[in-house]
This record gives sequence, C-alpha cells and structure tokens, in this order.
Amino acid sequence: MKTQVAIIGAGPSGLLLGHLLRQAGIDAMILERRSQDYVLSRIRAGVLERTTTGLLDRLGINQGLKRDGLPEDGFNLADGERLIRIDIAALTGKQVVVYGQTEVTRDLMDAAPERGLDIVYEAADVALRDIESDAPWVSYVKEGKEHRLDARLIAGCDGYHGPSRRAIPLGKAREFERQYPFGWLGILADVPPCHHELIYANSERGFALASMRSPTRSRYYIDVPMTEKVENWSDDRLWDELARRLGPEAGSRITRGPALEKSIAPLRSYVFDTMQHGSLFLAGDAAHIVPPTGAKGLNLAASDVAYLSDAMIAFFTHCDSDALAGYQAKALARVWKCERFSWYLTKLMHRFPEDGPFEREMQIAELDYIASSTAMRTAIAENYVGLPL
Ligand code: RFL
Ligand code: PHB
Repeated sequence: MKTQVAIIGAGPSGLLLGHLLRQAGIDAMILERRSQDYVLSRIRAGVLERTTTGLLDRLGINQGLKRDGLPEDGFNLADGERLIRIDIAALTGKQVVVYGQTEVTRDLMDAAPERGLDIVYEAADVALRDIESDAPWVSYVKEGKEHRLDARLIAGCDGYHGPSRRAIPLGKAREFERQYPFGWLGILADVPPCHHELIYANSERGFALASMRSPTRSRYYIDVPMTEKVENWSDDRLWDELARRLGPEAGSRITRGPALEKSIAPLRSYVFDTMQHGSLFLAGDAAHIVPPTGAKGLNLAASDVAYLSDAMIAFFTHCDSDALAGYQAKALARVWKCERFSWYLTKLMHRFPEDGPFEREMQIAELDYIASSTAMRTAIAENYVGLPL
C-alpha cells in the first residue's frame, strides 16, 4: 500500500492531522494499535481552547461541539475557604469550551470514512523504517498478516508510549523530564456538577478538581501518592474525600453517584526536543507531556497539528520544504510556554511531600497576589484560554 502521509496513532493529534490533510486533498492513512472502542473508552481531557475548537470548525466537524460543548467564561482556584475566580472572558475576551476528548475523538473517527481518511485499527507491531530517506515506510501486522505502507512522510502521533519517538536516535535529541510525586485519581459519574465552572482546589488534605462533561455528567480528580491503588478507593471514600478537599461551599453541593470510570494517571512534564528527523515528524504526547493542571495536553497536540498540517500542505502543494524544516522551532516555542504554565499551576495547587512551611507560605502569598492583582489574573487567563499560534 502507498500513501502520502503515514500517521501512527488515532488519538486526537493523528485524527486531526489526517482530516486536515484530507481536506487539502492529500492522502493519509492512520495506523492505530488499539480497537476503536478501546480508544474511545479512555477518559481524558475535557477543556478545549479556541485553537482546538477552531480546527474542528475549519474541518466542519463541529456539530457535536456546537450542540453539546459548554462554553466557560471563567474558572476558580480554591484555597481553604476562599474561591478566587479567574474571569477569563472579561480578562481576555475569550472562552474555553468543555467538550470531552472522547467526544472529539468519536466525531473525528465517525467523519473519517466519508472523507476518505483510512484508519486501520488493531494494527500490531508497527515499526518505522528508512525514516532518514525520502521513501520511509511502516510495517505492521493485521489479523496475523504482515503489511507494508509506503509513504513520503510519517507523522508520529502515537502518544508517550508509541514507537515513533523511539525511532529517532537518542544522540539526535535532548530529553527533559520532571516526574511529580503523585498521580490524579479521577472519577466520572452521571451526576450534575457541583459548580457551573471548574474549581482547582489546594486544600490541607491535598489537591482536588471539580470538572464536568455536561450538565448531567461530572468529572472529579484528587491527587494521591503514586503507590496508591484504585481498588483502595470505593466510590463512597472518594466522594467523602472530594467533599472535604473542595471545601464547605462546593463540597456540600456534590451529588454522588456510581463511578462510570475510575483511574489513576501519573503526572509528568516531558519534552523531547527533536520533533523531526528525516521524514518523521512528531506531534502531541509523542513529543511532550504536561501535567493535567491547566488542561493543556490535548490543546498542545492540536496546536502542533495546526503547525504540522500547514507545513505538510505547503510541502505537497508548493514543494515548500522550508515550511517542514521550520515546524519544530515553531512547535517547541509554544510547547515550552505550555510546559511552564502547567508546571506553575501544578506547583501552586498541590502540596508536595518535600515542601515545608516556607513553600506553603509561598503558595499562600502567590494566591493572595492572584486574588488582588488583575495583572496576575490576566496572565493566568491568557495561558488558560491558550496562547496565540
Ligand atoms: P494519545 O491520545 O495518547 O493518542 C496516541 C494514540 O497512538 C496509539 N498508539 C499506537 N498506534 C499504533 N502503534 C503503536 N505502537 C501505538 N502506540 C500507541 C494509542 O493507542 C493512541 O490511540 O496522544 P495524542 O493524540 O497526542 O493526544 C494527546 C492527548 O490525549 C493528551 O495530551 C490529553 O489527554 C492530556 N490531558 C488533557 N489535555 C487537555 O488539553 N485538557 C485536559 O483537560 C486534559 N486532561 C489529560 C487530562 C490526560 C489525562 N491522562 C489520563 C493522561 C486528564 C487526564 C487524566
Ligand atoms: C477534565 O475535565 O478532565 C479536566 C479538566 C481540567 C483539567 C484537567 C482535566 O485541568
């Protein structure tokens, strides 16, 4: 088989890229290791920046987003009993939209056949070959049979654990990593949210986040040590803990219900500072990870794809290789700013085991400053709604 761009991974970055290329008349084929149902069962991001919704609008794959997306004018930082509202609409003139990654992914998957975007699910043993040449190819196994996909370019959109990044020789890249001493235990339940806006809480008992997917579906998180097991958290224990950490006001408005999903995700900051090598280009979690505080991961995947699709389209339509050569510099400049914001908000809103009274006073002083300074709230709001492309 032959295509112009072989895309590894049918997460948000691979699907968005595939659609943008198809819209420009470029052939693309996606190889995904998992089944469609498995990909859709992963509960992840919930908050979309304008950059991300803009791509869905540009593709015309925005009916679900328009129908079910919840535009948000603000979000809140809770510290003990105080709630600091970041009025993103007033401070930036922009909004974010609550619309789940599962829904984005489903919309993009559903639109694929009619737009000629081929997706091979359950493609095993994907391996990238001859990436330093102008004729790279990918081998994979489907239903026990070996296949070969020839391409002009390969897009590595296969997340943190995929093979694409590993195909780049380590000597050609620099890796930056920060692990955090906790993970987020999340619960999804069909109950109304406790508040109409997101609340990030830094309580004496630890971090909590109140988020949502719809007026009848809530998503909550608390931080737990990485040694913690989901099995130790009955629904009741988790609801009790959330109520304590979110404080008397929001805590008392929590509606409890059975978990539709419950899982622990590690927190990590990671940048692989080579996003291209030969004919291979990385996008999204394949090249970088941010801790979820700040809701940047999916949005960063989308902004990578905005740059990469423009560069690939220029390459195929005007033989412009300079655009491709400039992809990494553009993408990384934005990546580092999002890494900074996610790290900053993580430091501000979590109690780190190694921190003492001094670090806690620093958090209190910072939160006081945010509460009293429009400049500080504007800086946070600008980052939250998404920095310009
Ligand atoms: P994905 O979504 O990981 O997709 C990669 C795809 O590649 C496939 N794959 C392979 N395919 C073929 N062969 C192989 N050998 C393969 N290995 C892997 C995988 O099966 C998968 O389908 O990466 P992508 O597309 O770059 O998208 C990135 C986002 O998924 C990620 O950044 C966000 O989910 C992060 N994130 C959040 N981002 C936000 O913008 N806002 C949020 O509110 C937000 N909340 C979150 C999050 C991530 C979380 N977890 C679980 C890490 C909350 C959580 C809890
Ligand atoms: C979510 O709704 O899953 C969510 C929202 C905001 C975050 C992270 C996750 O910062």
